Parts: sequence; structure tokens; C-alpha cells
Amino acid sequence: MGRQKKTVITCAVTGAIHTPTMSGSLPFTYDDIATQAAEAAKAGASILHLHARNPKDGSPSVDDKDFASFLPRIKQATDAVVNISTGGSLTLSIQDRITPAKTFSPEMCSMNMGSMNFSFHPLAMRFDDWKFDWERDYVANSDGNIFRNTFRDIKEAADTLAPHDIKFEHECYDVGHLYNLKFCMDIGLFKAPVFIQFIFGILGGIGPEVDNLIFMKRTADRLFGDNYSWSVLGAGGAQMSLATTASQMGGNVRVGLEDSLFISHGKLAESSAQQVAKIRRIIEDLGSEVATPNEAREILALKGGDRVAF
Ligand code: KMH
Ligand code: ZN
Repeated sequence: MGRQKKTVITCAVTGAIHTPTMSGSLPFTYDDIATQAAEAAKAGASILHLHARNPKDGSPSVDDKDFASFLPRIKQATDAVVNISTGGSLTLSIQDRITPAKTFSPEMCSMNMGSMNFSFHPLAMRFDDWKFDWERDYVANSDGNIFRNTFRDIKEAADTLAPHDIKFEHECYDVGHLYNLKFCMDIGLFKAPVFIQFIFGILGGIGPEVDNLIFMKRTADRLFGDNYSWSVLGAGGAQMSLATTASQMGGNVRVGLEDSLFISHGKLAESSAQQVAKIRRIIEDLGSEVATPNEAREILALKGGDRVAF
């Protein structure tokens, strides 16, 4: 796709898989999710990556009722692209995880490209201040979970969602996931140009070093030529620095409280919008421009906000 002129900012507003509610800033009620999503869009995010939560206790939800309670409000408040998670929760089946994307047919949804350890159990020792009962055990027991995304799961998700013309955010947490994606393209599950989210810093995936970003990018160039788009998600403390590097390399970026609770070293973010505003400022200060939602639609060849089911 060559070097695109504008940077697409994705904001992951709600989290849930690996960010329970231990930061008071994470939204879990319908009102707070809708408000924080709209604020992130206003700050410069052209894509909103969304999970749902149970509004009573903030636990991860794939219930249509929960999505239905905030999606229309977000659509009314902003023209940002809605991207629904199919990651859901580490303990749910792929069938459950893809249900919201099937029901609401968004312009985009995530597609996780391999099974892996996906752990955040060290947090259980660092935090004392749990808001709800489920959080501590969910976090502490993540050392025993496998985030399951087998080739059969990926095929089931791809086949089920194919009629919806949804653009996938192919989440690749390690270099092998790029090869998984290439294999899936070779057998016809996904068509070029794909949109790849390079993910760094999840315990179980590749680490958040710049060397690894260059390695992932070089590998993707070898596998997909110049017919793909890419973005970078640094989890935790690596969020801003890796996003900055990616934007300077011609890539797109993803921020948001789902991926990091921080705004700077050791300082909790007040909102996802604050993180969007910060990366936007950096991108603009360094001489690039951020894409509007319609520019993001054009860059990623999306079906359009009028073809969703919410
Ligand atoms: N927060 C990301 C590291 C998904 O929603 O499908 C993982 C994620 C997965 O976004
Ligand atoms: Zn997610």
C-alpha cells in the first residue's frame, strides 16, 4: 500500500480481557462506555475498538444486550468506525466471542491470529485495590489460561463473518501469527489487502522492543509485499513510545485504556481520550497528520457506516 499520508488512530476504550476495573478510569457502565468512546473520537480516534462489560460488576461480556445498550449511542455521537472485539474473554469459546460481530455487523472486528499464553497474573501482586470480587481471581488465574485461537477457530470466525463484509483487525502477538495469517490467506480465508495490528508486550507474546517492531514489519513485508496496512499496539508502559515509532515508520497506531492504564511512566491515565490526545499531539508535532473517520474508511477500504446493524 506504499507509505500512506495520514495516520489512523484506533482507540480501545473498554478493554476487559486483560484490564479489569482496577483503574477507576476504565468505563464499564453503558453511559461511561458511550461517553468515553465519543470523547476518544473527538480527541482524534477514527476507529473505536470496543468490548462490552457487565454493567453491574464490569466483568467481560459478549452479551448482545450489553452491546446494544451503547452501540447506537456511539453511532449517534460520532462518525468514527466501530470495531467490535471477537477476543471477548480468555475463558469463552470462539462461538460466543464472535456472536456480537455477527449480530451487529460492524465495519471492523478483531481477529486473533493464534493460540497463546496471555497472562497478566503479575498484576495480582501489584494491585490491592480491587473494585469487584471477580477481578483478583480472574487476574491471578490468568497464568493457567490459554487464549485459544486455533486454525479451526479462525476458520469458524472467518466463515461465519464472511457474509458481513467486515474488515478484520488481524491481531498478531508474535511473528508466528504473521505466518498463520499468510497460511489463512493462502487457503482463501482472508483476502489482501489485510489490516494487521502488531501487538507487543503481552506476557506470552513478543516483547515491546523496537528491534521486534522492525522484525515484525520486515517479516510482514516479506509475506504480504506492500499490499497490506499495519498498526502498532504496545501494551502497558510501551504504548506511547512504540506508537510514536510506528507513526514515524509510516504505520498506524492504537492506544486506549484497554491496552494500557497509563498516560506516562507510573501515572494512571484519566481516560482513553487523554491517550488519544497525547499520541495525536506527538504525531502532529512530528509533522504528520491523523486520519478522519472517512479517511480511515478510504485507507482501509471499509464497507461504510451505513451498512452496520445497530
Ligand atoms: N487488548 C489487546 C492486546 C481482542 O479484542 O480481540 C487484545 C485484544 C483482543 O484487543
Ligand atoms: Zn480488544
